[in-house]
Amino acid sequence: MRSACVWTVLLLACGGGERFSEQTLAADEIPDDPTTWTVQANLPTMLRIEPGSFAMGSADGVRGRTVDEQQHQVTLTRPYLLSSTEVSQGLYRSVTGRNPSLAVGYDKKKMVGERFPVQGVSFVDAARFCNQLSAHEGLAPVYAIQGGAVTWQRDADGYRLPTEAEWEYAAGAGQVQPWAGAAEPQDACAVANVADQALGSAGGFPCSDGFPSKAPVGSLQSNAWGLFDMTGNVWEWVFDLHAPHPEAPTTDPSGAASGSERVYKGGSWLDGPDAARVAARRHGDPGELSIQLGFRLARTVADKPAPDGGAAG
Ligand SMILES: [Ca+2]
Repeated sequence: MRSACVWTVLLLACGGGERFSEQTLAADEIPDDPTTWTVQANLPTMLRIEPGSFAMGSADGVRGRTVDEQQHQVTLTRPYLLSSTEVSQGLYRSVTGRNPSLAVGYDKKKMVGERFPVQGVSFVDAARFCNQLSAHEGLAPVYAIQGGAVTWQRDADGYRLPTEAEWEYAAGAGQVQPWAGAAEPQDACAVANVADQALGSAGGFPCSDGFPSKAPVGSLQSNAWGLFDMTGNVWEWVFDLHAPHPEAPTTDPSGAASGSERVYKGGSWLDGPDAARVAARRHGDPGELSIQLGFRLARTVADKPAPDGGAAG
């Protein structure tokens, strides 16, 4: 499995436009593919998020704002579950038998490990994984998948991707601030693995989170609702087909009725302040693979909202 070759990849940050230096790693430094990672050891905590309303998108004049971020009022009427962390390589491999992070990466020694977020998964891979995990846990699979077409079967109780609104509402955690758990750029490194002084990134965050590349999931502080890495570490696929946000208030949105590209959120360890904003949006083909792109899990909750509503539990 090992050879004397050297991996060399030139990286371009996604969305932020920053250009990063060439990295090299001898192949014999790549860690062995483990065989002992288990579902049980890697299942994340599923946090219950109560319904509520929030201003989705960003206002005119916000630095880094893109034209599809029109701010508008969104109401979520139903509680849902959201995983406290991104899906780890340990969980992905224990369910599917493979770790795609081994195939996509510029510095495998720093990016491969049981607790690191999985990367190199397409939107379709993520949907298929949700169904496989549902089957493993005795839950009804949520997605009907035919080629690149993924349909949400809404009465199913299994694992799924969050909608963009569910993701953004939970990332904000009831606070109006640019990043998940941080209002100022110098404070972001406590809660987010982003492009920063640890990476040596000019134009990144003016602080150090201690991680020049990916971090094991949940390494930093959570946001106010107990969610880790909503900003930074890896971008996260959500369910929505991409279209510009509407201006009018919406209820329980789940993306455009038609289109071809799916949204991803949150920024990665290669993204500076603009791209890592909670309201920032990126989108790509459902087959897109990236060293910066993973996902987290959601589930639909069948019961009614808690009496006091509006907070996570
Ligand atoms: Ca970092």
